[in-house]
Amino acid sequence: MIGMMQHNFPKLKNDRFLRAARGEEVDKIPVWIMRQAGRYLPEFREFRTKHDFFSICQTPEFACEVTLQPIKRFNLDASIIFSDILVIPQAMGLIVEMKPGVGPVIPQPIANPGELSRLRIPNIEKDLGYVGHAITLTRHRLEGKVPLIGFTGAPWTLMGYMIQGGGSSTMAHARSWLYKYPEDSLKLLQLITDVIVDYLVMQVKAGAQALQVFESHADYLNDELFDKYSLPFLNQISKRVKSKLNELQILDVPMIVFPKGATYDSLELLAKDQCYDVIGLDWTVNPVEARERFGSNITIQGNMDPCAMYSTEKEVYTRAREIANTFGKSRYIANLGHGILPDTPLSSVEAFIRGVHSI
Ligand code: 1CP
Repeated sequence: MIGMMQHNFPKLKNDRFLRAARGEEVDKIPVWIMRQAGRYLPEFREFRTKHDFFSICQTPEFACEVTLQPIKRFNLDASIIFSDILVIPQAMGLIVEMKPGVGPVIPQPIANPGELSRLRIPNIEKDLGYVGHAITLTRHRLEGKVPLIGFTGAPWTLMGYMIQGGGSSTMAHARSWLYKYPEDSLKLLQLITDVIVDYLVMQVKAGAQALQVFESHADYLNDELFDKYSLPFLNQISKRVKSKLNELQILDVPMIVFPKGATYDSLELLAKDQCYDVIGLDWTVNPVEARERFGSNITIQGNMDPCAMYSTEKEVYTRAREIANTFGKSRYIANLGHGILPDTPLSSVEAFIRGVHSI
């Protein structure tokens, strides 16, 4: 098998996360936190005063340093490369700005189907190669401490930003495209999917040991829209990435899907299709029902409410234990139900991890 060997990466010492993702036995429940490299960390805030958001993403030394920050501080079982889902729209030719306190903004979004011609198909190595370089560097600097996760935004979530121009409480503009321009919507989703497939393969070649697909905007879709505009593309991504890696004779890696806010029926369909090794759940999903409905052939990841991190340290510890206990030690990866919030106390992070590991 090529790929991993070529880089001569340090030997992995803690494989709990990868074992749980593949459904193998673990000594302790693995835990990591979405957005674990971020503004709740004083060292990240300090770094951000010196560097612009996208310069950090585009400079492998910087992205690597920030990725390692939470690993140095906490007893986490996985790392995730520092980047953003919006690097794809950027590589496709759109301007993306990171507005402090607001988030990403696309000042000139795609206004109508006629403007789809503004998008270009990126050259992955040339336009997004910096993410690969950051991954390779980080794999070396991690010294095998924990595995490194690569990631992407899912097609519908990225389409949302590309049309809406930024975050939104309704995604009404992007969602109305699905009714007004169904064919163009499918065309755009397919275009984004093709880019994502090559982008993820590149990340694995560079050293990513697992991949997470963030469908953070699933909450805007009902079952009918999810079936047509999200599910087929999510499944296509996993199948094509795995088969391309196979063709290249590179060992495939566990694939995680995080469809935030998807309905139980949508989640069930995704779990039953078995294209993903792991399904990430947001905090509204009941652990007992999740196990019943999604079966035992998929690993579950999640799902403590990020706001529960604001209770006392003792309560965070107890709640983490309870959630971990309910999901159980088999086929489970502990995480929050969405990204950690910027002013989360560091003591809560420590208590959450300790609670999970106490099972
Ligand atoms: O530690 C890590 O998790 C790695 C870094 C990471 C990841 C995985 C960042 C850095 N962003 C992401 C993914 C991402 N980005 C998602 C999917 C996860 C999720 O649902 O939260 C989404 C939707 C984005 C888009 C985005 N980028 C938002 C949300 C805006 C909205 O309202 O829709 C925001 C606020 C950002 C900025 C951002 N990305 C990452 C960080 C640390 C930040 C904060 C900005 C800063 O430091 O100035």
